[in-house]
Amino acid sequence: MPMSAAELSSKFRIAGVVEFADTAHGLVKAVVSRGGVTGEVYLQGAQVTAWQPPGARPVIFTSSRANFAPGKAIRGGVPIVFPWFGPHPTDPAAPQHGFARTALWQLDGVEAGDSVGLEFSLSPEGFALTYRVSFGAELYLALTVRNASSATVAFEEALHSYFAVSDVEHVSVTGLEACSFIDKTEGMRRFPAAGAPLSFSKETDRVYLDTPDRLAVNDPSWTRRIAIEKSGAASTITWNPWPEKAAAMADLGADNWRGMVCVETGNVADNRISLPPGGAHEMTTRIAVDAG
Ligand code: TA6
Repeated sequence: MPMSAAELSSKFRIAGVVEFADTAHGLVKAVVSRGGVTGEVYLQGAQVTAWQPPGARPVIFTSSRANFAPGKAIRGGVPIVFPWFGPHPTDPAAPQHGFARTALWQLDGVEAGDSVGLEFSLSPEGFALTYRVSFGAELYLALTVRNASSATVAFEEALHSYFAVSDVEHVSVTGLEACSFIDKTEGMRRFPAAGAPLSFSKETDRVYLDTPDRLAVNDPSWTRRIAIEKSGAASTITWNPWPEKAAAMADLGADNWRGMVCVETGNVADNRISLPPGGAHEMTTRIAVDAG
């Protein structure tokens, strides 16, 4: 049985710092507030849907049309993609991006210091996953996957972060200049490194391979830079659907796409992870904002 907000409160509430709420359509979320930092994370998918450091605009984009309903993927925030990225390799009936983002995760602990940390777990067959979220001046996310089966397993994973931007046509992503990529809008064709920052002027859906650990989303119109520092994650995925595809997505719509860009931390395609029995792998991302 999923725990209600009241049950979670009696175990984990820190008054005024970590509060729990039942939402209109049957989901439960933790709402965090500490020293001017605010954040939200849903038990479903352990999905962060908001983070705002003191005095800053929201950094995480969540669609105003998102579906907050049991078993439905929430559009925006930081969905956890696991154990496959995109469509399942062989089973067209299996959910896109795996089952972790719509599964109900267990909350195992909450702690508050300068930042507020929440620890979640999920134990699908053959795996043991833990996910640590820390809301502070930085947003820190760490996903650990342990192979709990008796055979070697391979999987893909991503922290599918949606960032709030002034206008996707005015931002650039730096750090990917030397990386080759797979272009999903060109039938998965592979392209060599572009040698220049990535800017957005059409539908963009790319898997960059073997990427460096420091990237940035530069947003001069809002005079800010979103700095992304990752570890244990070789891939970076960049996505914006552009108006036509956005309009066809009921939970995004024709009016929301300009204000978002996905720059995702992951291990997908050639960078998928293979783990021996008992083996574990950790992937982290640290997100900060500065004046650019
Ligand atoms: O990460 C990019 C991507 O895989 C795109 O291909 C795109 O369609 C997007 O994720 C959103 O997927 P979703 O299943 O959440 O609609």
